[in-house]
Amino acid sequence: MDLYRLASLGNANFTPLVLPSKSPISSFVKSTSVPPTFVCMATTQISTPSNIVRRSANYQPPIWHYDYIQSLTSVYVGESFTKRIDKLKGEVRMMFHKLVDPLERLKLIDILQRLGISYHFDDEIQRTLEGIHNANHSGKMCKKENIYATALEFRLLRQHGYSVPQEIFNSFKNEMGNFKACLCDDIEGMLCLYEASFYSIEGESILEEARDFATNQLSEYVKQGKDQNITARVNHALELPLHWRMLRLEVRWFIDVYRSREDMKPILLDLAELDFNMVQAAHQEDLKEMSRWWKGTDLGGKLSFARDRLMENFLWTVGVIFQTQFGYCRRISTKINVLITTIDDVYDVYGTLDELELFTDAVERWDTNAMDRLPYYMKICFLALHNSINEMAFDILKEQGFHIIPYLRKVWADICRSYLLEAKWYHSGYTPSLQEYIQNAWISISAPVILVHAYFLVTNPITNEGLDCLEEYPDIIRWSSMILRLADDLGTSKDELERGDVPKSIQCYMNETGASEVDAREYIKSLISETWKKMNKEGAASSPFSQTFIEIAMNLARMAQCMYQHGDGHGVEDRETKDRVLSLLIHPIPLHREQHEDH
Ligand code: LA6
Ligand code: MN
Ligand code: MN
Ligand code: MN
Ligand code: MN
Repeated sequence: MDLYRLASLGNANFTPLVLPSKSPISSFVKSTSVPPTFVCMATTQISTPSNIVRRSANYQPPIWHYDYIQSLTSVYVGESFTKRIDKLKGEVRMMFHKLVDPLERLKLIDILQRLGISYHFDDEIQRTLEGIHNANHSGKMCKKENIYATALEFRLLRQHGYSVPQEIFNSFKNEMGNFKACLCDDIEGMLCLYEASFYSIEGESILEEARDFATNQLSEYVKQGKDQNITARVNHALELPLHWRMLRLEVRWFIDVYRSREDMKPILLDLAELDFNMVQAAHQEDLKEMSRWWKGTDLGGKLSFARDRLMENFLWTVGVIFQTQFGYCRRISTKINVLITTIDDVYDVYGTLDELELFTDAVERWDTNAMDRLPYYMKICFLALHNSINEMAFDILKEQGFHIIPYLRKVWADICRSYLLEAKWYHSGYTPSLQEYIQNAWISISAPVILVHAYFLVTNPITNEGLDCLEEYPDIIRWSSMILRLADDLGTSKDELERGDVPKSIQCYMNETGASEVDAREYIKSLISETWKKMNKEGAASSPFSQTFIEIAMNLARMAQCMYQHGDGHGVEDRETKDRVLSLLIHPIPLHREQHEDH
């Protein structure tokens, strides 16, 4: 069965991508028989001749040192702040209840979300949206006058899982079927329409037209150079829509925008700033703990060819799930990310093909007996992996009674096999077709590993239904992986090819179609956009997965677009990523105004 298909997006020469037939995960996980184990009688560690020429990625040493990370402290901990937060939350709740006009309530929800504090008001938000949905969308479709209000309502309802037909935008079209030109006078409305259009699913042509129309109007507005504040917001939106943005960085950005707005409400700003700083304090504790773990493994020292990127790997986890109560998930996910990053470099940079075969075999067998034949650097890497994953499985077995090692070793075996295939392609100088590349590369980018582990880290109780679905790599995982892979290729393939690596999606497409690099990049970006539509559909469909897990999968895609927005933000630390780390994880927001006890 075809797992997924991407539209060819109008390129006549290119056949639609047909993505992998179900990978052998089921047979592995379901099988009760254990794969044969070969007992190694003697240590036949392959000798590593001294004349092996190994590649180097020339990765720079980490800029975030252990001592620096351990020295991080925040004043934003303790009871006085919790009390203050609770008081502010109460005031915002009152504010909510005083608002009767549905549009005013929608505006408040939008602001709360952008300020990063909506998670404190889930009940109020859910009740409001349900009320609005029942009133407006139960059968009769009411005609709307205001594009801003319509688009805001549409976006918030879809974001929260309500079905709203795209046809509600028809009332803004003229007799010719085009969006009315006069709409462009309403720049807030255009911004709102633009953001709403990213909640589309495949085939929704009205929303596609809306996106094109709004994008054009916004681009025109920027050229006119009128209001500076609005222009900055428009540029920000055109760069990446809200729906694709990494939540916490967007929050950090918006708090500054909101501070200077005329309609700024001090209570909301106070709560947002304080909450941001308190959440940051919790993240710092997770980070410090993981930095101690990482130092303890000494993988950074022993495998000095590999990226030593604890901070960036932690940043991914904050992008994926930020709420303080998910610290366990963030910490274990950090370990997973660090291990992925290290093992990826083993396959892409340092290992010989013979060594990589042995390492893959060891992971497939999930057996320490397989370590005998590995060179030392692989022994220590394998045992770190084995120990970390088994420890996590132990926690789950203890807490929930589920034995999950079969699921975990399966995803690690899958990724190692996909790494090995890429290594073989590289060593034989083979350039696959884009489709053949993607069939393997959506696994080798590691999102399936990250998300399968994340499922176990945030799901309680784990259900058999969820497990059945998980072992087939459900579409939500596939789409998230696809975006991660394509975004990574856009950001990293230039350096990868220079150092010697398998051709990535851009080069496969160029090779196949004769397209220029510029056109190939545009094509890959359009694939990302199409994949988001599939993810939107999957996110709204019923599934055995919690909303938390669905959000994690979407956030991983968002994080990828963030990390690779300006190149290789994961491997190269001292450019954009450094500032992002500083503003998100290191520097609290300076509280300019006194946070008064009484407002
Ligand atoms: C990206 O490196 C990398 F290491 C990842 C595994 C990206 C996902 C991120 C994590 C671990 P590279 P490749 C949170 O661009 O070799 O080398 O698949 O990945 O292109
Ligand atoms: Mn190192
Ligand atoms: Mn790599
Ligand atoms: Mn790789
Ligand atoms: Mn890459």
